[in-house]
Amino acid sequence: MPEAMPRPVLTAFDWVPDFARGVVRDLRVRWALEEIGRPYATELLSARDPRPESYLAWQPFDQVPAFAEGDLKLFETGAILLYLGEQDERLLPADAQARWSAIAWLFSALNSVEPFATRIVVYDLLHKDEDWMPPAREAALGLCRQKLKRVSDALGERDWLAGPFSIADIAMVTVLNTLRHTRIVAEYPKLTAYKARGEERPAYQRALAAQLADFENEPSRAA
Ligand SMILES: N[C@@H](CCC(=O)N[C@@H](CS)C(=O)NCC(=O)O)C(=O)O
Repeated sequence: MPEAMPRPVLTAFDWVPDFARGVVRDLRVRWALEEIGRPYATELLSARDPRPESYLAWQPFDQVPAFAEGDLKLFETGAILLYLGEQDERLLPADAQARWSAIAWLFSALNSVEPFATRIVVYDLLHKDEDWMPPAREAALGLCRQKLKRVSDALGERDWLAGPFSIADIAMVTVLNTLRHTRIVAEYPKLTAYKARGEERPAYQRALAAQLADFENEPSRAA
């Protein structure tokens, strides 16, 4: 990394309830930064109070994370991961096939798998007492299983989706982890092992510890 590169800043929450700890999406960006040994700063926002109106110019959906490096600002974890991948082959391989496979799998994680996992999460955590929920969840579960089976079959005996470890794995492992309150991923032994492989990486462990540490002080409650 060139000396002159500014320290990246990412937004995160200063507190979230237990069910969200370890799955807030800034974890993906922290993990990527840890993989390449890049120090960063966090700008902590309240999850419970309205974010400042001005934040929408940085993250138009009023969500975390948003990312800045010097004057460059961006949002969406997929875009942030790609941006970091462009800077370091440890995140995005140079070989054309591996590189484009990683990009394809990054999109798959966020576009073909995450929406189906998120439906289950939303039903379980936000609508668990609604009468309509059980049949809706059952239908969503079928679709989610289909997607996980496809990922498991495509992964096969490989350690990582695109060959070498990449941003695709950061996205996919963190998407799979959103289902941690269920036994759905456990139905797919290859995915279970894959997820464990990702989460055993020291960079993941450091990223997780940093996210959890940021919940301890909750400055937005201090005033
Ligand atoms: N597609 C976005 C999703 C970001 C997102 O859902 N962020 C959540 C935290 S994990 C959030 O800020 N939720 C608060 C809200 O939506 O008000 C990304 O990948 O960056």
